[in-house]
Amino acid sequence: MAKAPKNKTPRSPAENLDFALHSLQEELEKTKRYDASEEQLKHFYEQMLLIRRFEERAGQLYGLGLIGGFCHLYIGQEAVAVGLQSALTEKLDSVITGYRDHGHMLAYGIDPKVIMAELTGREAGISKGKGGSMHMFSTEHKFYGGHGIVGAQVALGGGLALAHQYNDDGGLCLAYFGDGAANQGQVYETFNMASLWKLPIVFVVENNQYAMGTAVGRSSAETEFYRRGTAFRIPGMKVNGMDVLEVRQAAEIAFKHVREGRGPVLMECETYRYRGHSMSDPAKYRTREEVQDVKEHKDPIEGLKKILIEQGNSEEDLKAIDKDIRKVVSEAADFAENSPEPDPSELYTDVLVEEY
Ligand SMILES: Cc1ncc(C[n+]2csc(CCOP(=O)(O)OP(=O)(O)O)c2C)c(N)n1
Ligand SMILES: [Mg+2]
Repeated sequence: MAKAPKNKTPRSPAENLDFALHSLQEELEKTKRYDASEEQLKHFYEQMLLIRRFEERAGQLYGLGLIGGFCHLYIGQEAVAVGLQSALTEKLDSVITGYRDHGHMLAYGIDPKVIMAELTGREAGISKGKGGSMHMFSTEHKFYGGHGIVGAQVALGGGLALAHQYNDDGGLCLAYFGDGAANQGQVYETFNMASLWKLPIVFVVENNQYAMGTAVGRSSAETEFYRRGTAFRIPGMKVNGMDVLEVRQAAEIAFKHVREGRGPVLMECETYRYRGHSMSDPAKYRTREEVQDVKEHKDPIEGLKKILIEQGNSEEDLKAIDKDIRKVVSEAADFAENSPEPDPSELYTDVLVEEY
């Protein structure tokens, strides 16, 4: 792997490209995993468990007909959003993602009640019940959606990063997209401009191994997604997205690079989606054994549980956390079920900007 040159000899174009590709990856490999305090470890555990239990409940509510339309669950991918978003500066940095967005909102500390109310199409929902699963939004938290058009959030994220740079507010944009979305043309148009203008943006590919039903190897000529920024001189990082501490460590390195004004970073988080693409997908394109193997050997929550136990926490302590979280999720579901639906007049609000 290429090293940054020690002397001042100018790099050849090939060395330049190699350097652009590998400098941050090397740093990730050289430094230790993120050294979290016990309190932080527990917080990561709670957040990941909250996402898991919330999503399980959302799946049940969908089955009962209480959630309509599309619904994409984040089960299996929890460590990505929790690790990355824990390193953001709250209310300064912005986040944008695709339709698999509930977990990102929860990782951002947004109230589970308003997320569940949105899923069930209620007035109290974060988008007043009009957005549903795919279109959640909170300008207060600088969370810019929730987008159903695959890859569109990447270009919008470029715009958010440009706003950070233009306003000189010191913030950065975290733009998530999937391995399938990584083949969209607008992603590369955004890479070009983001690199040219040194925009403060971290592009994160959540490589969960499948798009709507197609395995990455069947749809992508280059499956090492972290290399896809090379042509634009964007350094890439390949991260174990099932390990919240490695994700957090990678976030520290990437965010520092971006905040220093050195332009974008492309981070690939290798992860896995336990459920089908959406609720209507029985996921027949993969074997049960494959899913079981990931659950048994790579699960992000079980992995962190092991660390917490090694540090002296008992099974009972961790069960108590789970119990509290189940209660939070039940309260969110009750709140959602008992909230009124929006008034039909809501159909005409937030459609046009009427006043600037
Ligand atoms: C522009 C566009 N093309 C196609 C679709 C249909 N579609 C929805 S999700 C999806 C697959 C995306 O897969 P990936 O980016 O890997 O994300 P994941 O669902 O795995 O999180 C497709 C093709 C769409 N919503 N928008
Ligand atoms: Mg995918």
